[in-house]
Amino acid sequence: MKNLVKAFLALMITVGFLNAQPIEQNGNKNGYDVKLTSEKSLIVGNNDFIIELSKDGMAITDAKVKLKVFMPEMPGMPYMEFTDKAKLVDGKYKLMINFSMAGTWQYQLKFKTADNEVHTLRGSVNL
Ligand SMILES: [Cu+2]
Repeated sequence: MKNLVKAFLALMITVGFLNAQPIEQNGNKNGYDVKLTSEKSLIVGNNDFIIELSKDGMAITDAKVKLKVFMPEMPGMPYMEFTDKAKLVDGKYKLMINFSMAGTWQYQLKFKTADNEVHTLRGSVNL
């Protein structure tokens, strides 16, 4: 029985490893193209994200970008959220998100452009 449990755990770890890929999501809001990628596969804990903004093929590097992730309240589990503001590094926006548990997380990606307009893109990720 113990061996069976060990074999099952090994299988689960292998499947998890094979599924482990960085995420990439593309969206468009008000004419802005938004690309959200993770540096690695998503994990419970800290995750580095890269956000690229462009309009008509031109990179937008003067926006203020932030990402909020949240999970609704569920039985036995409170509402959870985490927000970070991006820093511009080599023309791309970088930020770190801490996921406190596995599951589906909704996100709101907000970016304020030079014209003071705030744009919000919504989506979700799984881990
Ligand atoms: Cu949860």
